[in-house]
Amino acid sequence: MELWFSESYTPDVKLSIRVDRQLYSGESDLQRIDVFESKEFGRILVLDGSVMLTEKDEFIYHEMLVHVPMAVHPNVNKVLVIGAGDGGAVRELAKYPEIEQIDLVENDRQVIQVSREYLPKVSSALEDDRLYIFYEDGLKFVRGRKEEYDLIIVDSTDPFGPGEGLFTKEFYDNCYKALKEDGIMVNQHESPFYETDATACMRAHKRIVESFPVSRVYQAHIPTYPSGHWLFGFASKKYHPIHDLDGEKWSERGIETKYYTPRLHEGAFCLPAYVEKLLRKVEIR
Ligand code: AG3
Repeated sequence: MELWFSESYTPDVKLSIRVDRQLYSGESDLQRIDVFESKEFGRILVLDGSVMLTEKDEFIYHEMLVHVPMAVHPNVNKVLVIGAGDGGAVRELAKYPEIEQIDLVENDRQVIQVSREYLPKVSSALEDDRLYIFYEDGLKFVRGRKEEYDLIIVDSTDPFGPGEGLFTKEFYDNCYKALKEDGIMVNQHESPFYETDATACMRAHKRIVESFPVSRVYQAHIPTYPSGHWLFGFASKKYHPIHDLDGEKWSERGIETKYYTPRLHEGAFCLPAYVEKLLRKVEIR
């Protein structure tokens, strides 16, 4: 018997992965949560039918989300991570000794429980002493916070369903306020390829451009996300993602990575012409 997991990207396109077995399936108050075991990608975490991560390629996403801002900001002490109950972003942040506090805001307690139990390679740092977990809605959490964080990482689901609030103008404005005067916000920015995703991507970029003085987009190749071509947003009050990159300082730390390098960092901000065009359309204020 063959068992396949499929995620539909459009009514005419889907990605299918053959799985050995289903390790977990449950319904929280917010969403359906599934974990599969597969030969090619290892364990796979799926929320409401969308792949959140696989053990084989999650390093690309989590390294790009964390090391890009960390190689730019000269001194990150306090970080806010929104979403990301799987712990992947926290695992990368935990590699920096200068980080004193990480606040993780996850609206679904069950995602954290499931990740702890079934995804130990991803969730290991959820036990870090510097980590404080808040089971709250990210949108509400940032309301009223003022100049508290050096870095905010928005590791949301897609902008449909429980993650929707994390793509609003109100949310980005509040993230701006919650950041210190030289703070950086990085967010998962969807894919530019299929039409629905591209529209979400443009909408998010427009709102971020309106909220932050510096707003650039960078890319990575993530095989198990729609189209495999994924974008991230880099928004900041002061630092430029390339002019303020200190690649030498970053390399001297000796942090081990499988995808990120300071050279790749620079290249990641060079986008394909059609993506530049999409973004430019909404950049005109
Ligand atoms: N964050 C969400 C990525 C979106 C993937 N979308 C999709 N498969 N349709 C991933 C969380 C990992 N920490």
